[in-house]
Amino acid sequence: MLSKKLQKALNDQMQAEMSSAYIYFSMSSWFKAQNLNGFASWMSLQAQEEMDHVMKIYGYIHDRGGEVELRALPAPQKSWKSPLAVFQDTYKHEQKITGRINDLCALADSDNDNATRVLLNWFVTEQVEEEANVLGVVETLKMIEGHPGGIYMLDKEMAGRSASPEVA
Ligand code: OFO
Repeated sequence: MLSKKLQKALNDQMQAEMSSAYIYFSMSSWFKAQNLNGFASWMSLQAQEEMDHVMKIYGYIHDRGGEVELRALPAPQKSWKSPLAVFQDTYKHEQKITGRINDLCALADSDNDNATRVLLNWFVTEQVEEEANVLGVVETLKMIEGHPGGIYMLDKEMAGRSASPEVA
């Protein structure tokens, strides 16, 4: 059985993951409005992955006989000044999520809840990959800043992202 404290923290995390999906859908929408369809598609897949993260926690809370509590979501930002600003925000956001996962790990350890720790280990690994992917895009965007041709080329490349097996 999950402790009440851990159950609340996992429900909070579900809200954070759903909120991430909302933010990334909003970013995807902004890219679409700029006619950057490759970036839009990349962000939409990112949003879908976040919903997959929600479902992992949702299933887990049920499996442990806990209670799922769905919370309201804040409305996400709607516009950015450039593709670089979008990815810088994404990177900051993912670092915040990593911090939350680390706090959850500490809580699971203090509860001696190994099953939750195993679930969270998946998220720890996932965060390393997410931060690295996003930082890679930030660095590329910094290199091509002010060069519309470079943005055009990168947009084509971003279109090549395919859904992760869990999303596909
Ligand atoms: Fe992008 O992070 Fe979920 O976990």
